Amino acid sequence: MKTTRRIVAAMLSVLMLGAAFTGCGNEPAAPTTNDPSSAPVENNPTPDNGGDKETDDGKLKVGFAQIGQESGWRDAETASIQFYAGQNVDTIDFKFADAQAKQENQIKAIKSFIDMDVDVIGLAPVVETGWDAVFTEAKDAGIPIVLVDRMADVPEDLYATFIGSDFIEEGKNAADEMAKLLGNKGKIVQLEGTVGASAANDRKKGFEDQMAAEYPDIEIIASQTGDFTRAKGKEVMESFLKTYGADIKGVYGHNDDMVLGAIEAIKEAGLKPGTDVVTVSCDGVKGIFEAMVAGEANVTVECNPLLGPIFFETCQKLKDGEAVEKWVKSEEGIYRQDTAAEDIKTRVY
Ligand code: GZL
Repeated sequence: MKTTRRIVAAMLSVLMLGAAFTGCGNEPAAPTTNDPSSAPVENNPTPDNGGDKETDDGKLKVGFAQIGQESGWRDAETASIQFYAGQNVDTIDFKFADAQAKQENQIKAIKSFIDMDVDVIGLAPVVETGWDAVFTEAKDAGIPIVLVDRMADVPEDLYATFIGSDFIEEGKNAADEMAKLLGNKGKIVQLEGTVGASAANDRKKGFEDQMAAEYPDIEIIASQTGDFTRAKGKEVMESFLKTYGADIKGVYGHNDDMVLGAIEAIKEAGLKPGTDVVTVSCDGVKGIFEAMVAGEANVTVECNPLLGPIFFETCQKLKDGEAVEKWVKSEEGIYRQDTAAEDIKTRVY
């Protein structure tokens, strides 16, 4: 009875879910591009067995609620996760939901994964708040939650671990790099990430705290969200340039994609990106390396999106009842224009 009820509930919730559900099954195409379509997915909107774990085939059952496709970084992360699942279809039963950047879709997906009785739920929380209720449902169902690449503002007992970067450290490093480029003085603008996202909140905090503490002659004259997208980053930079023009000596973007948009705006305003207006951003995607090679960008603070292997290894540990660290921290570097022509040869996202 319980199994049937769960299958029906899972089917209903999947039908209601606005997000796209996919499962892995095809032979994997190696993720050589940021395009998630290169990843091995097939449309498999219903669970192949929504039954209890006791009746399942012993596979690791994982549901992942992804944010969407707002940036090249996000696409690289999706490709890494889907590629790993596609390489391990014999041992992993994987359900993927693309929430189209809406928290309510992520919440619906989590509820569906609970109804499917998965072993572990993975989530990249689009924003930090609003998760307590659905995380409590997962906890009550005995299903651990793994936070990937963004934090959620919940009590520690509501998630198993966070796999991701130290965004405050990234912001601090970005401030030090900006100061080096400016000779410790000048007016700059800031392109912020998605409002409420932990990556945006902490990259802002790390950057601004370091600026206030160490670089009093650098002034942030404007700061606005570009929602982590290239298009919005360009639009916001256009408005900054209309207001402040050549007074702007530097732009700090919470991700590379927004700065790539800003570079277009800087050129259209008749200024030289990388010299008239220096750039510092986070992620380390291929496009920013190309811009640095072209002399149009200056620094990127790497943020590793290739989290597929560590994500599934962590899920397996949780299924096997093994202890996991509360924060599985990504190791990452800082890349500058002067070595970009060499560095780009070994970049994989
Ligand atoms: C960082 C991640 C951020 C990236 C952006 O872990 O959450 O979201 O920096 C992406 O490119 O949109």
